Amino acid sequence: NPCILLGAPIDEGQRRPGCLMGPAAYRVAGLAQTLTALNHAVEDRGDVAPAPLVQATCANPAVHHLPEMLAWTKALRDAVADALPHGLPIIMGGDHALALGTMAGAAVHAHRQGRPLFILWLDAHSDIHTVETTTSGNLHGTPIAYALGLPGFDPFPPFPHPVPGRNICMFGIRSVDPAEHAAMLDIDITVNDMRVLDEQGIVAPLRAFLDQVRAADGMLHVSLDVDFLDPSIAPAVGTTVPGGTTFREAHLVMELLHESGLVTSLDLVELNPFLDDRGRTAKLMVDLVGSLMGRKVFDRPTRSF
Ligand code: DIR
Ligand code: MN
Ligand code: MN
Ligand code: MN
Repeated sequence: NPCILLGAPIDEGQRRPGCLMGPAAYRVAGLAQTLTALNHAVEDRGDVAPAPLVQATCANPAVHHLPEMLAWTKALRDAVADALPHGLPIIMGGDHALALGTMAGAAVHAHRQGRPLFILWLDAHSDIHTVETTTSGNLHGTPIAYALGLPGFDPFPPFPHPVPGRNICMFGIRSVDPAEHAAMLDIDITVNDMRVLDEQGIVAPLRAFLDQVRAADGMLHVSLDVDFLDPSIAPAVGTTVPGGTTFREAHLVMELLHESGLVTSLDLVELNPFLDDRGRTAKLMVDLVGSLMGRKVFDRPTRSF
């Protein structure tokens, strides 16, 4: 099953320019070579082009770049739905607004397969605002609410085959806005915030979720935001939040995901190479993909589930 690289040079989902250089940074940091060295076939389909812009407005005056986001959402939905029958799409962002489109594409494909879609959200932020509730107006804070099919997404097309809250699991959360907090109390969604990880570690909560995906024969979309990681090891992101996951915690997540064999698509988001320190964040993200795709310290037999 080849890895299909898709560049999504999008930075209109927030206000700090630079994420559009993300796909180039992943290529320079050797993402394709890392995958090839792990014996994966790699197909780099280049950067996705946004659909033509159409005028669009919404009731919330804070929201910016709405036509651009609609154009990206459409193009990425189609690019991911088209790639999934051929391999494992790895979307090189670009800010997290790209997940509006990539999750829609994954949902289209899962529905065609007659399988449920599950989402693992690795992020400091819960990104569960709607177009109506966002106060920053930054649409990178909205993809989870879109995937849930929540109201308040005018003028976006309805999310194809919404994902139920019980199929969504968040890890690393430590920044939640009031409207997001209220929304999550109403929804059956698993929020493994940093407090949960402090108490229980990575393994138990992640295995519980992966067992659920396996039992349902689900497809699993993983969305990895750079700010999931602690800013001390991953400075190249516009929205750093202290108290993030360590180097080993993040690699352990990826190693468990590899062992599960369940991941069907992957977003790499929010890398802002302009803020990086000699490429160290880009390299760390590439190494995390390496762990997800099978690199290990010692090749012991995998756990039988
Ligand atoms: C914040 C930031 N909750 C917002 N979201 C970020 O603007 O709605 N997500 N940075 O990764
Ligand atoms: Mn095709
Ligand atoms: Mn995010
Ligand atoms: Mn974030």
